[in-house]
This record gives sequence, structure tokens and C-alpha cells, in this order.
Amino acid sequence: MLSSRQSRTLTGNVAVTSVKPCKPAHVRVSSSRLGRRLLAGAVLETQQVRVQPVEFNFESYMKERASIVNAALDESMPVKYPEILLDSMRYSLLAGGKRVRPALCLAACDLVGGDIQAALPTACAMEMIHTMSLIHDDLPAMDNDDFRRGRPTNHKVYGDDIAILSGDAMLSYSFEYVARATTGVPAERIVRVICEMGKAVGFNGLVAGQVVDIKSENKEVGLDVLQFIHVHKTAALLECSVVCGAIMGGASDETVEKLRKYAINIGLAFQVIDDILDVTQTTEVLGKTAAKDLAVNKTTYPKLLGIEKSRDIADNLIKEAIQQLDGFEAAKAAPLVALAKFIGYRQC
Ligand code: GRG
Repeated sequence: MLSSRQSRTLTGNVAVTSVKPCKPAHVRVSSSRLGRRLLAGAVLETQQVRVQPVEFNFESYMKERASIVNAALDESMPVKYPEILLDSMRYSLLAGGKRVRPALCLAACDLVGGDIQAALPTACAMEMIHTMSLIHDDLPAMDNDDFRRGRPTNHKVYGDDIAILSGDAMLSYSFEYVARATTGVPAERIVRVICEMGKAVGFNGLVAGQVVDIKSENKEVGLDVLQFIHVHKTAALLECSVVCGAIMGGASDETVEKLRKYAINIGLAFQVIDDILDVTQTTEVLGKTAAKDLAVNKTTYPKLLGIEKSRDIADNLIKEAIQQLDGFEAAKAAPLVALAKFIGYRQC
């Protein structure tokens, strides 16, 4: 469903429609509506979860982290022969996006006392895996979408063949990049991270979630199946981002598992909110086609439970996530608290 403010452009010989990109986190966090919700959340959580309030500028934090990650991503993938492949990979990887997964990865490393440089290649790898999953998700054989991050999808510009292959190349490169570009970290941590990445992507993670999602289209599915889809398709990579950041930062096993619980909660909340935004936001705000779930008759949280109940579930998941941070020094936990609240109250 396209909004009237979209403009028509021509890419190659394919007529496409461009929309304004979904603005990065830092732009929207300070909007007054979200600001009020964040404030309300902070009061609630300080009463119930005992995380002490601290001064924290989320907007400038995300801006700084996104610029570190964007520079590293740009450098990680220079244009070379065959140019069409690297152009296609860079087209999607450097197209913006909120950079939530790399931010979580670096914040977890920070929280456990690590140097963020130790986790930077892993943070970039999270964005590579996320981006390749979006490229494949948008293909005609899957969700068949024309817009992503406010511009025509990869296959609309480069064709299905190159989009498939650039996703494949980006996935394999994410593993190579962690192994090759991580410095000053014991090899054992790197192996653990690569193992977590494999688990998050494959038949225990994104691919499993996507398969069940596709096979559930046009079927009546219950909350258990829907939760399986969300936990695997979306939460797995958010979990991987947090856990791998903590491992690279040298966290104890106990801390890694505490942060895993935080991440699974925000991961599930992320997709519940995504379901709500699909029916409450416009294509222009989302930077991707709105009301898509309705159009293809997908089961979602709002469809099963209604928007208000879905909103309550997301609120509780965010609250439970923040509870896992109880016991950490408040100033150090502030970025992960703010990221959880952002995920729970985002508008795109
Ligand atoms: C082989 C890894 C691999 C994947 C293939 C296609 C597929 C299997 C899985 C689909 C995974 C998918 C697209 C899940 C949706 C996750 C989601 C809610 C994406 C939106 O994330 P945002 O809002 O997007 O962070 P930006 O653009 O801001 O980065």
C-alpha cells in the first residue's frame, strides 16, 4: 500500500517507487510522543525493577555508535571485481537502517568491561547477517517486497540472481570477517562467537523461523507457533548480537546467560512491535511496505490478540528484559536499558 507522498523514479529499465527511509533511532527517540512514552516507561521501571535512573543521551549515543559501525562496514567491503556483486552488497549494507544489532553488540561488550574495538568486527557481522536476511526476505520467492530502508529492494535494482548471490556472499563474509578482523581477543572467544552465529542463522535460528513463517501463511496458527516464528526469525539475531558482544568483552558464563535472557525478551518484543507497526504505520514512516502482513494473510500478534493486548505483551517483555540488568552499575547498564525502551516504543 503506497502513500500519496511517494515519488516515482526509474532505476535501469525497472520503474520503481521510492519512499523516505525509516529514520535512524536517534532521530525518532526525541520525538515528543515517543519521548513521553520513554519517560513513562522510566518511571514505571524505576518503581518495579529497581534500575536507577541516570542521565543518558540516547540520541547522541546512537549517532556515535552508528557512525563507528558505518565507517567499519564501508571499509570492510571495498568495491572490486565483480563490481556488480560488490555494488549490490554495498547498496543494501550501506542503505541506513537503525543499526540496533551492532549497537546492542557494542553495548554488551562495554557493559562487561570490554574494549568496544574487540567487538566491532562482530557488531559489523551482525549487520551483515541482518542485511542479507532482509535481501533474501524481500525476494519474490519469499515476501516479494519492493521497498526496504526507504529505497527499492535489492532484487528490484540488481535482479533476483544477483540479490540471492550477494546475500550468500554477505553471509559467508560475516563469518570470515569475525575470524579475520578481530584482534586482541583470545581465539577461544572468537570460536565461541562463530558458534553462536552459526546457531543464530541456521536450523536453530533465522532459517527455521523463516520456514515456519512461510509454511504458516494462509493458515490458522496459534500463539505457540507464532512465538516460535518470532523467537527464531527475529529474536535469534538480537540474542546473538548481545551474547557475542558480551563474549568478546570477556563476560563470565553467568553474565552471558543473564544477558541472553535480556536479549530474548527484547528480541520477542521487537517482532511484536513490528507486527503492531505493520498495521499502524505508513509505508513512508516504515521505509518498507506497510500492511503487508494483512495483505498476505499472515498471523500476527495484533491479529490473534488485538493491538492493546499485543502492546501489553511488549511492555512486559521490555520490563522483564530490563530486570536482567538489575545488579549492574546503573551508568554502565544505561545503554542497554535505553535500547530496550527504544525497541519497545519505536515508531519504525
Ligand atoms: C540465511 C540468515 C539467513 C536468512 C534467510 C530470509 C530469512 C532466512 C529470514 C528472514 C529474517 C527476517 C527478515 C526477519 C525480520 C526481522 C525484522 C523485524 C527486521 C526489521 O529490522 P529493523 O527494524 O530494520 O532493525 P532496519 O532496516 O532498521 O535495520
